[in-house]
Amino acid sequence: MTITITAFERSPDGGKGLGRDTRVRWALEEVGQRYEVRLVSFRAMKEPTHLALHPFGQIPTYEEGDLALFETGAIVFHIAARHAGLLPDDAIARARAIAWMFAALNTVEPPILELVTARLLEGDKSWTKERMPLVEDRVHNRLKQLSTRLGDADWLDGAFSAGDLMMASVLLRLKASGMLDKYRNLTAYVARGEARPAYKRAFDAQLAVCTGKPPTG
Ligand code: GTB
Repeated sequence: MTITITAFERSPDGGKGLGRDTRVRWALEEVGQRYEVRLVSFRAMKEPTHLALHPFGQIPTYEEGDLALFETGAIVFHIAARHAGLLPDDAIARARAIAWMFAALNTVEPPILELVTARLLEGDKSWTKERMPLVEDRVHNRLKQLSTRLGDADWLDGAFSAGDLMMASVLLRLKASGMLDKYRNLTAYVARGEARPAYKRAFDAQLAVCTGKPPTG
């Protein structure tokens, strides 16, 4: 059955792979599933056809036969549950890998999003200078905790899983800020994620949307 996802027609990041469609592309590449992409403009995202797929008028969405999904976490979980390669077979190890997916989205990403909002949307407010150290501290607090847990391991809990895919994707949002540099094991962790052939294919595919040139790999 054909899988179709949606992505930005014109990504505001200019192809840095920060749009959440990259997470879905990465998951599909890890499990070896082909997919098609429907590009949507900001205007089309808020129109009834797209709102029927995504109640909040965002990307990514996922369509496969009768199934239409929104929310990156739900989409990646669906892919991981349906195909081998992203979740362990053992039920207990599987539950732990799923916990890392939730931790990435519910515990680590929120302070990072707060930082992105504070920098991009609130940078001109009179209170920003005073607030920023608090926002940055919250991010560092989570990074410190995550760094301690990861230690010298390659991945968060045994073999690479959907939990790592989601955590590395979340951390990638911090790459340009330099905030990860303090945590050598997290920097190496993200680099290991980026070095995976499946990530590279996903990254190249989203970049090709911006450059108009087909991926080379
Ligand atoms: N909780 C949802 C999910 O995980 O799927 C959040 C989806 C979401 O935030 N989608 C964004 C969107 O559609 C794109 S990915 N935004 C348009 C809108 O809300 O109208 C988030 C994103 C956007 C831009 C950058 N960037 O430019 O760097 C990075 C990430």
